[in-house]
Amino acid sequence: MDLNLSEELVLLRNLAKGFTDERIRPAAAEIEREHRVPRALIDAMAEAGLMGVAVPEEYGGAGLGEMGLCIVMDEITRGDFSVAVTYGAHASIGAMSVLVGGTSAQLKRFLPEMASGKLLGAYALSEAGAGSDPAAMTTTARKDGASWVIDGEKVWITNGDMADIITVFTVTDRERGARGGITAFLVPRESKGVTIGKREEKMGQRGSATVTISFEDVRVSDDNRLGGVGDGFKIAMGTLDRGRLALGANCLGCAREAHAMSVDYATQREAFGKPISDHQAIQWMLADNACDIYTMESLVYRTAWMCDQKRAFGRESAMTKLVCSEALDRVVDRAVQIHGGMGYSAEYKIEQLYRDARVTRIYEGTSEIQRLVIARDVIKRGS
Ligand code: COS
Repeated sequence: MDLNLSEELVLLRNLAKGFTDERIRPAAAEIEREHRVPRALIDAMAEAGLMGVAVPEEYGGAGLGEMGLCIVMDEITRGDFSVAVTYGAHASIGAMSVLVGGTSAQLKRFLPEMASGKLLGAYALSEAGAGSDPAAMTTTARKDGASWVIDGEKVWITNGDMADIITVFTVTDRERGARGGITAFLVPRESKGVTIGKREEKMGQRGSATVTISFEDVRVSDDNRLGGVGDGFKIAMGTLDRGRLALGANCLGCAREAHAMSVDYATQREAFGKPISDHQAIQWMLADNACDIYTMESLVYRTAWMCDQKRAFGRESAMTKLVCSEALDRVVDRAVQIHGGMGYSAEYKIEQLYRDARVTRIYEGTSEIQRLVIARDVIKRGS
């Protein structure tokens, strides 16, 4: 593995960092206050050329793979987690579901518009009774002539009320379940019969839109069926392998931000006649944060490299998501501790980072599901 970033990836990191400093940071307080990421900010990311980072060049993207996507996620999460999650629902699991499962006609039809940001994507797998066990979903699709008719309800859909095109997973053969019974469709949000519910009020990442979507007799053409009939579960899981990795990069960016704020605070705040960074109790927390961040960084970029090398990376992606989300929780917890009373005040951003971090151990597969994925692979393929 070559640890040097290519010239293109260095330029990409600078671009994402510049965008974060100039556009995301100044907007972050309002995003948190209003519980809304403005579409104009997403459009600005598109103008900056960030929406199709991992889309291959032949389909209009930058062709910088998961390494590129993780670099962008790492940088923009430092500015605001909600913006990064909004971006990720499109650039990671939305567009990547098309890349993972699309036919060659679909890659040509959808990816260029997704890479340019003209079509904003979203990914609809979870249901009220099917979170950790998506094969238990009840949303159905039935063939009717040359089209399909979708009925059911999806929950916790990031970008659900902003997206132009939503990857929806449905049951087409109840008996076969996860093995050939689930089929994915690319459903335009404006389709007749699609109803968007209200936004969830959440503990953290409050700016990102999380909604319920109902489908009532929603008719989509067979051309919008993603991949083959019955391929849906594998497409869902293959996409989540990438999503979990990118989420590790989100955790890394958030941890870096919390750590940088902690170092600044600890070197300025004085107690017992000297900066608190001169006290060993604080030094140990800073050291532990630095170790956690180094671990996260190593896992994220090694796993991204494996994905881009087209090696199997499902176990490694689950390990990255598990370790990074749990490490982030430790980092933000220490960051609050270092900030003392100020860390508990809503006037300091550290309080928001503490809340933003918590869901990373839950969404895109809980820590318990990641352990299950890792253990099954260890048993099947060896340690
Ligand atoms: N890539 C491609 N195919 C995969 C896969 C992957 N990462 N993981 C599983 N599959 C395939 C299996 O190979 C199997 O097919 P074959 O029998 O033909 O080999 C099929 O899918 C069923 O796999 P499995 O038996 O492992 O399915 P389970 O129902 O036991 O589910 C877990 C496995 C629990 C890992 C899965 O349901 C999961 O990830 N749950 C969490 C979902 C989640 O993250 N939700 C969050 C919301 S999405 S934002």
